[in-house]
Order: sequence, then structure tokens, then C-alpha cells
Amino acid sequence: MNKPIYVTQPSLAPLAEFNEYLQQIWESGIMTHNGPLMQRLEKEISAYEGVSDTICVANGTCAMQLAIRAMDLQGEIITTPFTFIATANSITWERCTPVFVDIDPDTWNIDAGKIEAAITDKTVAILPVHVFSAPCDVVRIQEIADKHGLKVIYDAAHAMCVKVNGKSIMSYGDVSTTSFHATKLFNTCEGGACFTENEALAARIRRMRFFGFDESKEVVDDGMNAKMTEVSAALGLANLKHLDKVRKNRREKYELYQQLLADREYITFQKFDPEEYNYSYLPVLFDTEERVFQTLEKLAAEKIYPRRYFYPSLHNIDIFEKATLPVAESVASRIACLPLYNELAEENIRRICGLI
Ligand code: T4K
Repeated sequence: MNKPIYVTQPSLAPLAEFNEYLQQIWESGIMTHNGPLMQRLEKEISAYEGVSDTICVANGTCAMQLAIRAMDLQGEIITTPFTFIATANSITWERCTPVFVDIDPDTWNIDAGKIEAAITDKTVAILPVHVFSAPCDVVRIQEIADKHGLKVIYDAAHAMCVKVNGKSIMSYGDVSTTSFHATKLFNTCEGGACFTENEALAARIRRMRFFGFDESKEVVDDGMNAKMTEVSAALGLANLKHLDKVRKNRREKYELYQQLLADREYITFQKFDPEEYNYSYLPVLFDTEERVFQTLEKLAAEKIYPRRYFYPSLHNIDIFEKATLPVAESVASRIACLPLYNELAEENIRRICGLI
């Protein structure tokens, strides 16, 4: 009897390596409140990514909320509809209004050429997503932001390890945020981070994640509880050591899928530069929604469960204002993410491609 195959599985360091860090927690009794393991993880991620600063937080959603709040943004925020709901949630939870702009048909990221037409006198920021880790047009987006005096926050939830023009993708925008959720390439169980080169802004985000306390524990800002625990940081320290290996393994599996599906004229892969991608997801675009349904049904019969990331396009969800965004609508209806994770056996990739 075949075991179910899900869209992903967490990449985890050997348990013994995690235990070594847990041992330190057991000895010190420090579980949270920006403890030594979290501080060490921040330094190690900064070194790994090649950025000046990393601010670890409880998850990728509150990382975006903190970025919006720390810059006092109030008004409309231009974003993509082809993303996980958390991107828009974080905007509305900060009492701002998401304004969805259509996506590029090949990269599936926000179409930078359509951003200016959506700018109004209420626009305060642009919040693009590097979807499935393919970089947005960061140069063009910054030019638009500079021209109109807007802030840029990148939702880089999928994009750990990616470099653009030789620089970490996390170093773009006023703030970049990421997620270290269990399903991400690099995980701390739940977790996330903000990245910014603006020291004053970084200090404010640090205060805000910890109830607004300053270093002497006086409340000096409007904060919340967005701290990363020491247990999460311990897992992060253990997992970080394996990240290069994890990424290499995913890339090999991705390339095997590409090779096996190359002759299926009804399937298109995302467009990206192979060196500027982390291979954390395996999204494929089918020619029709009908074929997505047929494929999901056929695979489900074999207990294989791809996911429709990201369907529906967010502009079609009732809680948001309706918009006409034909490219996002079309891509969202025809997308499916196939299983991709480190323990996925080559024979199962061959079986999945055979069924497709
Ligand atoms: N921005 C973007 C662009 C995002 O994609 C996300 C999150 C965020 C922001 C927000 O970041 P966080 O606040 O979450 O840090 C998952 C994740 O919950 C979510 O983090 C992620 N994006 C989103 C794309 O996917 P689901 O609804 O797919 O989760 P679930 O439970 O159905 O898991 C999918 C598969 O993964 C399961 O079939 C089995 C496997 N799995 C899952 C979990 C939770 C495991 O093997 N172990 C596990 O512990 O949302």
C-alpha cells in the first residue's frame, strides 16, 4: 500500500543536532524573550544571506504587519493577487487597503508595467511577492517607488537563499520579510523575519515585536508579541547547517520533473533565472482548468496530493474589492504545485509524471 504523498514535507536536521541546542535551553531555562539562541540565529542568518541585519519574529504574517506598522503606513498598498492570503491579511490587519495589480504571464509576479496606473493620492506603499522565489522586477519597482515617494515591502516568504544581481533578495525594498514556516525551504516550525538596512527602522521593529519595550524594558512604542521562541531558534540553528544541501537536493528533483514533463505541451513552468531561484515549490501551469481537475483527481486516486497554490486569485475573494485582472485569474485557475520535498523518492517523481 503506497503512503500518501503530500505537496511538501518539512526539511529537518537530524534529531540529535536539534537536541544539542535543546540541551542548552534545558540548562539555561531561557525559553523566549529574545534569548541567546534567537540572537545567534539572527547573526547566522545575516551571515548566510549576506545582509547587515535579520530580525527574527514569530511568523511571516506578523513580519509583514510589523513592517507596515513600523513605517506608520496608512492608506492603499499595491500588491499582487497571486499569493497566499497572508499577504493581503497583513495589509488589512494594519487597517490599510490592498489594491491588486495584475501579474506577468510568465513570472507570475506583479506586472511592474501596470503598477503606476494603480497609484492614487492614497497610495503609500508597494508590497510585491517573489512568488515561488522568482524575483520581482526589483529595479523597476524601486524606480516607481522613488518617483512617487512610496515605500516598498517585499513579501519574500518563499525566497530564502535567492540572490538578485549578486545581492541577497532580502536586501531589496525598505523592508523584506520572510517566513520560516514548517513548509518552507528553511524552517523554524513557525517563524519568520524582517530584513532592513535602515538601523532606526530595525530598532523600531525590534521594539514592536516585544510589546514596545526598549532595552531597559520601558514601553516606548506601540508593540505586540511577535517574538520567536528559543525552541524555534534552536530548530533554525540546526536546520540552517543543512540549507545548502536541501536546496541542491530540491533543484535536482525540480530538474528531474522538468525533464520528465518536457514533452507535455499542455504544461508550462514558471519563468526564472536558474541561478536566482530556490526550488522550494514545483508550480506548473496547465493549459485549462479542466486539465487541473482531471490531474488532481487522477493523482488523488493514487493518494498523491498536489495543491492549487494560489487559487483563487485574491481579487476574487469576497472580503476584498472586486477588480478585473485577467492574467491573475487565468494563472490562478490553471496552476498546481506538484509534490516537492527532500525525502520524495525519484521513483515517486517518475510515477507522478507518468500519471500526468
Ligand atoms: N506570504 C506568502 C507568499 C506565503 O506563502 C505565506 C505562507 C506567508 C506570507 C505567511 O507566512 P506564515 O505566517 O505562514 O509564516 C501553508 C503554510 O501554512 C503557509 O506558511 C504558506 N505560506 C502557505 C503557502 O502554505 P497550507 O494551508 O498549505 O498548509 P497545510 O497544513 O495544508 O500543509 C501543506 C502540506 O504540508 C500538507 O499537506 C502536509 C505538509 N505539512 C504541513 C505542516 C503544517 C507537513 O508535512 N508538516 C506540517 O507541519 O499553508
